[in-house]
Amino acid sequence: MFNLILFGPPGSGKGTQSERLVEKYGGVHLSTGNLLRAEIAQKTPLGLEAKSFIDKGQLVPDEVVIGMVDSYFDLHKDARGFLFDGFPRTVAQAKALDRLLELKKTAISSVLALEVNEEELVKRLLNRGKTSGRSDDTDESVIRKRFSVYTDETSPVAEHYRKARKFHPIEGVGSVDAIFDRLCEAIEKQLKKESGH
Ligand code: B4P
Repeated sequence: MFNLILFGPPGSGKGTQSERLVEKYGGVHLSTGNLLRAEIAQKTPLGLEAKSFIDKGQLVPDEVVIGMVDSYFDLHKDARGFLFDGFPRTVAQAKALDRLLELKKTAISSVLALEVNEEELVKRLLNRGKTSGRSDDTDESVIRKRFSVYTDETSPVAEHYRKARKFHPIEGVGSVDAIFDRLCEAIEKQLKKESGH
């Protein structure tokens, strides 16, 4: 079972690249951002709670996100592997993910971290905001808030996986195709390592 995490700040291209990676390598794409937006669209109690945090550029509470991921696992019991996109975003989420995967007798193979500078990220998100209708992409102060939350709460997750020797930085600036090639190269390397070649 090959489980991959695509890591990086808001707007670094996790969603963009995840779709291509799942198309090429298979596995189940688990984007907590997409799951939360689906709950919001359906106006579920979980969605209504999540919206109040997302609109302000804050993270949705850990217990809500972890419960949602746990239910998603139950729906995909036969998955051959997962591509985690936008999850884990806190150290508590990373530890919960370790435990959930352990129950499935598996683990994270690799964490690929897209590195993009803040000015480029703001540009991309404001640009997406023009067409996406996403409340968290239209206001620059909310976008800046998301970056400060990333620095304070999400970047320590990198250390969690660095200690486990699973963390691999990837240059995230350039064309979507060029970045996809870099990610594929890192994945091929890991697959070779896991198959013992
Ligand atoms: P997410 O949905 O995960 O969104 P994201 O971080 O904004 O975007 P991503 O990195 O996927 O960027 P994308 O490919 O779309 O989270 C949204 C919110 O949900 C969070 O702020 C939080 O409140 C909540 N949430 C989600 N998960 C959570 C969790 N685990 N715990 C708590 N809260 C959680 O790319 C962005 C733009 O750049 C697109 O317009 C794209 O076209 C463009 N782009 C992509 N690659 C490019 C490239 N190479 N060059 C130029 N533009 C590019």
